[in-house]
Amino acid sequence: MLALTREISSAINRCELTHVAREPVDLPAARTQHREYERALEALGCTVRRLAADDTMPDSVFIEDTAVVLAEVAIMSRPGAASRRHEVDGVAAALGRLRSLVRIEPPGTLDGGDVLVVGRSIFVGRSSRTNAAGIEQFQGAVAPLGYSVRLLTPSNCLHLKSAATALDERTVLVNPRWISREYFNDLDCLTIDGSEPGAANVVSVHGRLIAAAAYPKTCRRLRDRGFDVQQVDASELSKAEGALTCCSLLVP
Ligand code: CIR
Repeated sequence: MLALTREISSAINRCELTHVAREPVDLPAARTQHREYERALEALGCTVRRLAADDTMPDSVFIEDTAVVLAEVAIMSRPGAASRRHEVDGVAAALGRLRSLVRIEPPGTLDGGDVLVVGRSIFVGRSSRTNAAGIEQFQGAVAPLGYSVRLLTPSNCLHLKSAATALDERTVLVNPRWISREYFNDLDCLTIDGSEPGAANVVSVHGRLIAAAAYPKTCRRLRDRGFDVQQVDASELSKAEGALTCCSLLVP
């Protein structure tokens, strides 16, 4: 599995924020944590390729938002935050060698963080970043490939994947306060510990997980259910409203 990551911009302190108050990000500490995250991906068998960034793209590290990579195609997003739109070209250049590309065009907007792929089902969150036109274009690209697309509306969080992520091809981890678990009735559904609202965002590489160290109770639940979980400290990037899946694009 290839994992594309992207350098943390030296302008990270000008990042977009939606639901959290601005607090300074310690750039050297954030870069150290980011390298640990990359090492955790390597420990799960990923080959990590880190793309460069510059100070015109404060949110570059959150590479997940720029694309949705499927086995057949990569859909290049059009991020809902205008400041993030030019992040897409560098990622398209890297993915264009690996997949055919489809682009979300204006007036559509779509952030990769709003797209949750679970096997052949794709859940798309309508959020402040992802609009109806973006969702329609996305559906038009993937439905002919045999994916079923379901529309969801998360609340109180930035992206759908702040509220729910996939643990494997039939199991999701959900914060039921931010997204109704009813949407996932066809799947196995685990819930986070209620005292850890950000804990639903975990990275899964073939069912082996990377979770944030800030959420020990949810990690215990996952281990009790038999999942192998590595914990990483993601506290600096959480000040930029980023979680774990946002920091990589997995390319099977
Ligand atoms: C933003 O607001 O766009 C960034 N500061 C955080 C993006 C996090 N991405 C994600 O959850 N997929």
